[in-house]
Amino acid sequence: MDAREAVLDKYSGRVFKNRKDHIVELDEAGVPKEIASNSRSVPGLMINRGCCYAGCKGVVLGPLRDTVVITHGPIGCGYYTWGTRRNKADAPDGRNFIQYSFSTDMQETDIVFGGMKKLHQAIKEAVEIFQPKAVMICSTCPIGLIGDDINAVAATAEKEFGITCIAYSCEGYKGVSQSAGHHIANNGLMKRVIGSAKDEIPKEKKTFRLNILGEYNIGGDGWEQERILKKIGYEVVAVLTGDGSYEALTHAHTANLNLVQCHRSINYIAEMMKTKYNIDWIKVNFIGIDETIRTLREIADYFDDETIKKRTEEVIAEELEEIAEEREFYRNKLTGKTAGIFVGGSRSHHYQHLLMDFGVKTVIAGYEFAHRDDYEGREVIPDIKLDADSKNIEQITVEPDQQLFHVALDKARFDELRKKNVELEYYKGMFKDMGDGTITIDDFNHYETEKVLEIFKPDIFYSGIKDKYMIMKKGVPSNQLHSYDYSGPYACFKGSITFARNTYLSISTPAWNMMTPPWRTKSTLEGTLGDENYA
Ligand code: CFM
Repeated sequence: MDAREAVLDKYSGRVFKNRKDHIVELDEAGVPKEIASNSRSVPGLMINRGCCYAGCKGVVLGPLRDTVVITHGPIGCGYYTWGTRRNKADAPDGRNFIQYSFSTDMQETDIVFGGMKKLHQAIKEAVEIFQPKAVMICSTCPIGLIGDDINAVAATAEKEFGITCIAYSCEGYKGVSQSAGHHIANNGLMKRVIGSAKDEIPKEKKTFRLNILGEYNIGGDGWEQERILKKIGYEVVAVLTGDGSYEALTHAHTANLNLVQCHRSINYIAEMMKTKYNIDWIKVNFIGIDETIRTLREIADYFDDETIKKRTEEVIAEELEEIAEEREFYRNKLTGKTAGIFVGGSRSHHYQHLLMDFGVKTVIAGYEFAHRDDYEGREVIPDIKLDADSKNIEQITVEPDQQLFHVALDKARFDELRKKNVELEYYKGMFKDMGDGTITIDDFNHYETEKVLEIFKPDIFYSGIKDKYMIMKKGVPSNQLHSYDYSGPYACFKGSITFARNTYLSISTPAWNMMTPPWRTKSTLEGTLGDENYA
């Protein structure tokens, strides 16, 4: 029985039929394989996904520091998305509201009689107390069910208070995961925020203005990227949306190039900005030493400017020099180890490179909610069949804005860069970097995690809070790649050392493996059923 068969073996016929296409063995890198993804999870399986509201409010809109994001719904949704994602933010203009949780705290009577008045009152209070740059409203499940017209409330509030107020119908039940919420948030930002300052496109030929898309500043990753880019001589116009601001987004159309870090959560905006403003986008990866070097060289190559190219090499050399000793130390300690990685929709690919920098091979990888293109590459997008859950999410079309259109990159130059494998308007996906008997599982569940731990016996398994302790109880160290276990940044050069240190500490502390849990030696639960005793 191969690994895939062993994982599927115990499933009932119905579950087997569903799960078999979500598990793929990759023997040779580059051999095309298809994987089922972005579809409904099997009810009853313990999975790690979040909901549509989590993707819209928690992931994309939440990190905007100068914006009040109001959760319209019962308090639980607001509470459980309060501060659990470590998207750090500063307060350069005195506005940083991300440590607050704003909610309309819907009660039973509001559900019966409607919550629109309460929402209006919440916006009023937020504007008066905090004077934010904008207000965003995110709907939770009950709001969609009772039919509160949040768009009408937003429109009235906008007029009354003279502030941008945008409503997002991102009820948790929409779509199959947080991925639906990313799409809804992307649409709203594109329609109402990005480019709304309408400032002219700088005419001078050589400007090096970048947006970083799909970087959420978890543990300070975005700050590390900005530090390096600014040191080289780039201007960072806007970051979407880590330590991001509404204000900066209104000027985002003035950038010359969009860098896409997390393809899954933001490729919609990258594509729409290309259509509307003719801004090229390039898939980058600031996770991993070699990947950061590749990324920096490709950006320099895109602009094709001698000063920028020279500065890029100088900065790379300086940064490498600073980490040389520790890099060597951790490489010696970690070479030959193996890892599993299971995160949301992009990190499971990015971190394989960082692990490789230290000689650690990834033998199991999976995404919670990625789409086929994140696994197989964007070339499969035309073949992806939209099911009813995806059709439920609005697809907006944008038109070219002739006034704010950027000068196109010369076609020959575009082709030349693509030939050099620069991922211009392209993402190759995770599969092409795997192979060799490794396994990929879409929408992992806890049973499958236990199975792959038994089969592959990795030295470490990176995942999140929902399964971390289940993994540790199997005796395998587990570090979180969503929140970084309160550590970070992990991006770029210095970040890679912090990551390697944490990995080394975890692998060298196999405490859970040294314990015999009480349930192995004696029964810990006792009860009666009818007249019978159970122990
Ligand atoms: Fe993109 Fe993210 Fe991720 Fe994601 Fe997320 Fe996250 Fe993630 Mo947690 S936007 S897809 S919805 S890189 S919150 S910062 S770590 S699951 S792999």
